[in-house]
Amino acid sequence: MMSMPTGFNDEQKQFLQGFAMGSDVARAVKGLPILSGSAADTVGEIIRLGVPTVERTSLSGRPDLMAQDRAIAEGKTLCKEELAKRDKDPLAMWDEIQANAQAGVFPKNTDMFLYKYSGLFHVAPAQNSFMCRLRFAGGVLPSWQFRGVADLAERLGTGTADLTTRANLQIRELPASSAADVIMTLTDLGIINRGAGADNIRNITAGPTSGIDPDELIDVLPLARALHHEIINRRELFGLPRKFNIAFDGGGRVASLDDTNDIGFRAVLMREAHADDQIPAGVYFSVTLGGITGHGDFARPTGVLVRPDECVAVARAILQVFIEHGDRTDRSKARLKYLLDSWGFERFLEEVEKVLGSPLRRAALDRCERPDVEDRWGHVGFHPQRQPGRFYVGVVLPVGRLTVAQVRGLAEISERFGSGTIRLTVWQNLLISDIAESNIPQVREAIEALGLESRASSPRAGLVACTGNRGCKFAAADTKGNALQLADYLEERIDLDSPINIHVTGCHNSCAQHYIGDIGLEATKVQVGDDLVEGYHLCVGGGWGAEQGIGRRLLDSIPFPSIPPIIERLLRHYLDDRIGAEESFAAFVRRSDLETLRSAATGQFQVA
Ligand code: SRM
Ligand code: SF4
Repeated sequence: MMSMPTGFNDEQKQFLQGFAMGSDVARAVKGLPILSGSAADTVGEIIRLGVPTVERTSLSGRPDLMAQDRAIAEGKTLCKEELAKRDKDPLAMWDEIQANAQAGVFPKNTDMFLYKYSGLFHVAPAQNSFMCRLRFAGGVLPSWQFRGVADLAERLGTGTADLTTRANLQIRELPASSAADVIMTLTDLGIINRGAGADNIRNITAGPTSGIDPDELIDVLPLARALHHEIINRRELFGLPRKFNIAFDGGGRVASLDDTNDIGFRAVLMREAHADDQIPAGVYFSVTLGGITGHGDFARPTGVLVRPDECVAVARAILQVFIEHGDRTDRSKARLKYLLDSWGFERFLEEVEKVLGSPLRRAALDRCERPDVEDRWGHVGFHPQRQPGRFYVGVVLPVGRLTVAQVRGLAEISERFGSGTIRLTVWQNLLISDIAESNIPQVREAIEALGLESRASSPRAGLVACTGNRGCKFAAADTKGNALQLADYLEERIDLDSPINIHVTGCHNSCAQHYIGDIGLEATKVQVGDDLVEGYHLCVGGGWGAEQGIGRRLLDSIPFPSIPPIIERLLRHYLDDRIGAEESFAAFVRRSDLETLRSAATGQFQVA
């Protein structure tokens, strides 16, 4: 056993002992010789270099490995994903990716997980092919990248591109032989999708009207961009124990759903300074933490305010604490929420302050203003921008799927009539900005010529659906197909004068965030006679932002054919009984008791 060097406090000595033991245990597990001596040398090296806080410094530059060492030293068993990452650096697989592509083979076992660091998901058995997930800071991309994605999808995939619930794009049905080609082509296009899947910080999202919004407090796109590059350029930020979501909301008209993220940066305005704490007036971000609606939690306010120029450093410090202390043994408890639940916010924030080396700025949130300007249809249809005479249009993309012809058509519209900027939204649609008012009729016509629309009142405009069983092995139903059938059914029968969001998700993972929809559908298999058919649990009254709330379960295990008439009845009940047009669907169902809603919804209900 190593001899303990001097100059360390008890906690540090204990850690160093654990560090050496942990390395030994790891080596023993892999059948390698025990090397306590070398660990002692490492510690000696740390002392010689005068590194101040050993726990926060890894000579290998891999704090994730140190966190694993510590878990092992504490007698814990790493989960299989942690062992896979320990065994092979997921960011150093280029040789393997090329060789496998040349041989036309897909990755096997835990390599399937490691490939997701390169954005490549082998989605068998749903499809024996790769899905490739991209990433775009704040969901914004130039039209030439959009075209490039279409070319790639056409050359190697199925000729479609999907918009995701993180303002992102995915292309699918890519053969095993295409893996290296896909990565090279994306890199040529300037699209760096490293860390798009697995235990990484996912696409950084931002309000899609940032920079063009007439009401926003601050344009957050530069911050999303800065954080995006911070992440893809720092090896240690690929060392998380689990996936992680970060969103910026600048206080504009279209939500970024910041309150569903692990970290939400939510712009607020402090109008005047208070003498007692010397916090100057200005725009700050209220930091919220631990959102994960699939587990029933929104991000909660911490009482911390950061200046715009502090966001990146604070995000890094939060991530560092999570990397060091997140759970590496149990995947179901490895998200940030569970560290916060176990420590409480105060202890977590103290650790963040230690990393930062200075206290965080705290202030009661009621001293800050947050003008409520959200427009629930703001991501659909034509809207004036902050720039005089300019408009943006939100195009409805039914369940987010586009053909390459539509992608090229939209790219062309953005170049001919706008600034060549495409803004993807978390609502699985996109905005084209900077259109002159006089060109609105032509743009509307061009969108319709592509078989798309920009009409806000359509139920289609409020649909969000995850990949579903055509592409995802977890899905209990064809979510996208069912959502489209639902839209066809409703559009023939009902006119909506206020926005209704229907979120259709294929399993409990909640990728389409069914708990925050006005109406949320979660797929399940339903027994009908001798058959297991596609069906859904239905919840109502979810919301975000000012209307934040987790939807309440209204009905269980309904076969899909019965879902459209149930939703039609629910919507009619709302239109008939609401207190005026200004009462939202969420407000209406929240003040209604579930029994009344259930009988309204199932009035004519018969199992199909
Ligand atoms: Fe998701 C796993 C699709 C947003 C929660 N998600 C998956 C996988 C990768 C299934 C798998 O592990 O093989 C799905 C790939 C299907 C495919 O082939 O297309 C998948 N998730 C999606 C997308 C494409 C849904 C969509 O149609 O838009 C979204 C991609 C976003 C992106 O571009 O990065 C997507 N997933 C989300 C969201 C929403 C968000 O992140 O803002 C969530 C809920 C929020 C959250 O967890 O905080 C989400 N996905 C999950 C989970 C559950 C995570 C958890 O801790 O509970 C899984 C399973 C897992 O990670 O183990 C998962
Ligand atoms: Fe797949 Fe489930 Fe996510 Fe839908 S919610 S994409 S079924 S993991």
